[in-house]
Amino acid sequence: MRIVVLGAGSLGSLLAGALAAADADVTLLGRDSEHVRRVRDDALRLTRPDGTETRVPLAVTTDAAAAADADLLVVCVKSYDTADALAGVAEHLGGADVLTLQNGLGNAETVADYVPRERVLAGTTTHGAVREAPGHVRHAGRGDTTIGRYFAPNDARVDAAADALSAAGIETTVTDDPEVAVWTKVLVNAGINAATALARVPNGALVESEAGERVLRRAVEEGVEVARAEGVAVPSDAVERTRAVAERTASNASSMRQDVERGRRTEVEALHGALVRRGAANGVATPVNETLADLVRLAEEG
Ligand code: NAD
Ligand code: KPL
Repeated sequence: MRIVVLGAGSLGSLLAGALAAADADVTLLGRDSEHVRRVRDDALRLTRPDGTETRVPLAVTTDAAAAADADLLVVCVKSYDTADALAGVAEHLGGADVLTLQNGLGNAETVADYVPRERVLAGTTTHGAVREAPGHVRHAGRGDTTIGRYFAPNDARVDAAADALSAAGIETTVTDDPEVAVWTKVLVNAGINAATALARVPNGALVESEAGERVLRRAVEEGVEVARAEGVAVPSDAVERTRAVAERTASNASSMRQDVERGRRTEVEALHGALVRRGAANGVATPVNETLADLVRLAEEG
């Protein structure tokens, strides 16, 4: 299976590096950057969760034509770049399946604006990846990965994609309902991301104070109502699951907190913002997510 990973950031570099280290046929497709040049001219420096380091020779390119003979394109750009990234690569794709492992709502639908719906796969991963420096990515924590065809039944090609990722140490299971997986992760992000970004606290702070507990619970409960209004059967213990993630990642700075602190654009529109918009469309009030989203927007503008 020939795999092209689109987006040479933290997650894309980790996945492409893990696949290359396992001798998979993989190419990392990124924008021109010092990171891409370092990987191309030298190798990817990959720090494993146990601290060991390897240098992984990895095919990397900025030429979208590299996707022409791919069997699988894995989308690893931020949710606000999905449309641009797909627009840049779509004309080159042959019959490849396209898998989004991005956080947030709407990515699979955006991918489907550029490739036939039956070729769209979506899923989630709870692996942690951090790009430490140009040419260097750190696998910050192991996790689970779940994928499935988003608008069509699964088939042997989905199993093959999961097998390829699993063989690279990204243990992947196939689900018949990737929409539930995506929503369940969005609820976790709704409970943790904006609150930690705005209060500038690590994830664990949300389960160590009553104020944190309240914000987490209310944001997730609103999200559950929106999911149900959309007919998505998210788990009834979504709050407990989010608390468990906050405990497990207690010392982590959420991605949104990192983005706000570094003055970068956040994925708020695909997370809290999307919940608010979908809530409004379904007559579900989402005042907590609306306020969190507005505060994050203010922080971004500032
Ligand atoms: P990132 O910002 O580190 O990387 C995104 C990369 O995409 C950047 O290098 C950017 O240059 C590139 N890009 C943007 N537009 C492009 C285009 N048109 N063509 C080619 N490349 C383009 O982000 P990340 O942390 O890797 O996250 C990517 C997605 O994965 C997000 O939705 C995130 O929420 C999700 N995710 C990340 C992690 C993680 O641990 N980093 C874990 C799970 C899910
Ligand atoms: O996905 C995350 C993020 O930071 O975006 C969590 C699960 C909250 C871990 O930090």
